[in-house]
Amino acid sequence: MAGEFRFSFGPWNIHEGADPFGPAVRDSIEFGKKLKMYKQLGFDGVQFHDDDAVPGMNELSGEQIIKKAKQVHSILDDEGLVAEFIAPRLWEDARTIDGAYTSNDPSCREYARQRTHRTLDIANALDTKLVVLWLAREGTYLREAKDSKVAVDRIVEALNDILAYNPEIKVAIEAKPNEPMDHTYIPTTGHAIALGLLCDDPSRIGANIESAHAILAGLDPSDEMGFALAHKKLFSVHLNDQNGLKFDEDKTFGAVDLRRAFNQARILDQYDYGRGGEFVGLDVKAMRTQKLEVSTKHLSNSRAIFLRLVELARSLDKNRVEELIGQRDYEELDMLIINHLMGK
Ligand code: GLO
Ligand code: MG
Repeated sequence: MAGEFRFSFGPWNIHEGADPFGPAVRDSIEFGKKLKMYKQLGFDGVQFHDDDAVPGMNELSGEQIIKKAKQVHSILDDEGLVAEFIAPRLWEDARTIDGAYTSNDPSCREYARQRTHRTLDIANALDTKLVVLWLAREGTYLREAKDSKVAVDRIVEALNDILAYNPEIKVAIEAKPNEPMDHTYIPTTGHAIALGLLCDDPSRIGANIESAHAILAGLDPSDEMGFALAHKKLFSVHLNDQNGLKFDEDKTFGAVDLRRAFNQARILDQYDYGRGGEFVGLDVKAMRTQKLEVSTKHLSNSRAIFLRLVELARSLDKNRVEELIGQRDYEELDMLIINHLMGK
C-alpha cells in the first residue's frame, strides 16, 4: 500500500529564491512557521543543518548550543515531528574556504573538527542518530592545489573522530561530483562506501543518495541506490530531479524524467526502503518565479509524484516483465514500461 513511507525535507527547501545572479524574490518564512507547514504538506521528518537548529552557533558556547537545540527538540515534539538528521554546515565560514577536513591549513582543519563536535552535540539534543556529510568543499578548483591521497586520509580521520565522539552515531555521506568545487574527492556512492571501509567501524558509515548528484556524475540514481542497497548502506535519500549536466537544479522529483524517477521509487519500494526507519527525504527547490503563497508546491508535488510512482511500480504486470526478460525481448519490455507510465 502506497503511503507507508515517511517523508522529510530541510527548512532550506522553503527558500527566498536567491541565485548566484540575483537576490531573494520571496520574503523569508520564519523557522517556527516552516515547522508548522510540515504536517500540512504530508511530512514527518525534519532534516537539519547544525545552524538551522542553532543559528549563529559559532558565537555560542557548547552549553548554550545544547540548550538551544533542546528547545528546538521540544518544538518538534509539539508539532509531532522528528529530526531525521543533522549535517554540519562546513562550507560558509571563512575557515572552510579551502575545504574543511581537507583544508591545507591545520588550524582550519581543527575548526572543522570542533564544529563537527558541536554538530554531534546538537544531534544528541535533537535525538537523532544520523549525521549527513555533504563534503561540499572537500575537493579542488585546481588539481595541484591538494594531494588527493592525503585528502582521503584526512576525511577518514574526520570520520573516525565522529565515530569515536559518539558511538551511537551513523554517518550518511552525500556524494556529489562538483559544485561548488570543480572536482570533489567523494563524487559517487561507490566512493562513499569505499571510504567507509577505511574507517574504524565501516558498519556505521553509509550513503545519502541525491538523485541530482548521481545524474551530475553521469550515473543513474536508481542504480546508485541498488549499489548502496546491496551493501546495506542506503541510510537516506535526497530525491529530486535534474535536467542534464549543468548546475545542481534540485527540481521537483520526477519533473524532468518520469521514467528515471519511476525506477527510483520502484527500487526503494522493492527492497523495503524505510522499514529500518529510513525517511524518503527530498532536496528540492521551488522555481525562482514562484510567488510566496505557492512556494511549497515543489514539496507536496514531489511527495505526491513519488507515491503515484510507487503505485505504478506495484501495479506493473510482473509476470509479463519476467516473461519478456526470459524472451530477451527488451524492445517489448520498453514499450510495456512506457505504456504503463502513460496509463495504458
Ligand atoms: C547540495 C546538497 C545540500 C545537502 C544539505 C544537507 O548540493 O544537496 O543541499 O543536501 O546541505 O547536507
Ligand atoms: Mg542534498
